[in-house]
Amino acid sequence: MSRLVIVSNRVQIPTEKAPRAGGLAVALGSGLVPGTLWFGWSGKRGHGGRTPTLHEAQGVTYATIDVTDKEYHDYYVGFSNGALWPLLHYRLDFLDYARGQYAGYRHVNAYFAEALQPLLKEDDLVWIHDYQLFLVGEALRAQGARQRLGFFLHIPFVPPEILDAMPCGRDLLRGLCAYDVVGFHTDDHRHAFLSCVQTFLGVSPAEDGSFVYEGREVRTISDPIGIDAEEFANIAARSSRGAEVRRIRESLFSRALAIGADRLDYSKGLPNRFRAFDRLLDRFPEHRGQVSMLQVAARSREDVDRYLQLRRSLDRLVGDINGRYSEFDWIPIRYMTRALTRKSLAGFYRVARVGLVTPLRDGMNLVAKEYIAAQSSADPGVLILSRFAGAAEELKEALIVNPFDADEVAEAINQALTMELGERKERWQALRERVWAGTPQRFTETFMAALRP
Ligand code: GDG
Repeated sequence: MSRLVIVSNRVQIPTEKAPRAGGLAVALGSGLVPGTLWFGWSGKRGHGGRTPTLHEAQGVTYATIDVTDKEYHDYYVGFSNGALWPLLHYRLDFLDYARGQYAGYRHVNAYFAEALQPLLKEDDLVWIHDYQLFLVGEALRAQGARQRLGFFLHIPFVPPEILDAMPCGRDLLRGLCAYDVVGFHTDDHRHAFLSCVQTFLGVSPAEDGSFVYEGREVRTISDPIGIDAEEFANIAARSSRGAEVRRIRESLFSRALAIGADRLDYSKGLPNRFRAFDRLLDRFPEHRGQVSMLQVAARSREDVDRYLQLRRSLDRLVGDINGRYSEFDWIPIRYMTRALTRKSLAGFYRVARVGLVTPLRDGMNLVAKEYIAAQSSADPGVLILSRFAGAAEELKEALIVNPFDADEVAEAINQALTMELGERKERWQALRERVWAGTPQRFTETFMAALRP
């Protein structure tokens, strides 16, 4: 059987002290079979490590390389997170493109390919992940690689009118055509990509989403990522008997809790969410003093200016709302910019009557699935989900909202807070089935089935 080779920007080697954390690592990690090679950046910056350092853990080989400070600033901070991330989340107003940084991105993608090439065997299946590495496939082909190469995008893809704003948009599209299979979370993202190759590269995709570009066949698939729901449900159930959940319950004095957990990122729609909560308290005063919102917003990418600016404006916004509504024994928004442990987070989801997942755009959004997995069957909470999260394509029984409409989100929170147990159970049962079906193993197996010759 062919060996699977995973390539991702960051590689986290699992140790007992530091178990895997983060969407991609958790999802891919639980689908790993012994014999797999996982290649990528060590997370270290320096001049060493130009040839891969190898580690073995649980039968999986991890190969990591370092990047220099300049490379990090050009390809990661600059082009990936300052230009590609806003572009692919429809934020042209935040698009910060610099030719030099794009050159750095091309250079690091080629460096990944050069360092990986000597480790490859002839019949490997190579699976490259996410927007930091669009061009690794093209660079491998340029070095003569003949293996099957697949690519999966964890964030949205955009229609031609948006991609057109990116000066190197056509270049990136041509790069993606070096893969045999290109995968997306949803049909929406896949269709946007097909529409771009049609508009900018003049190809005509077949009914099944495959097309031929410069003599090579490219297949496209939708393959929604999932979570290990059973494991997460167990963590939540255990956590709900622990000290931290007891503390949060005591602090609520039987009031309802609404929860949000996101990286502190402008794509997650946090200002809109806070304004919607403000609107709830304004339009439905019966909830004042009766519900608190807990927003966990783990700080992220702080070497990109936009993220610092967002943090400052959220500090002000939360202060403003809390200042207006707080009583001496109740505050509307509990806001923390530190990460919780996975165990506490799972337990808090279970306590929360409402899960607020309202990104302005999101590839999938695993928090939506985790919130459903964490609920108790006897008294499940209600998920409020943005129609612009990839997860909305599957989780149709959530209260689906447009996050740009504060009134609509406020009405959904009111609906969730007043929903009868019968309806809550019905919605949750339907969502539970969908979340339990989408395991990480299914995600990996679906992609591999498409990639195998
Ligand atoms: C990208 C795409 C796509 C959050 N706060 C804490 C914490 N988290 C965990 C959540 C969840 C993960 O981080 C976030 O995953 P998401 O999917 O919501 O979002 P991104 O990080 O933007 O991931 C996204 C994903 O890739 C996978 O393809 O779904 O659309 O943007 O697991 O639980 N974990 C802990 N403490 C926190 O405070 N421990």
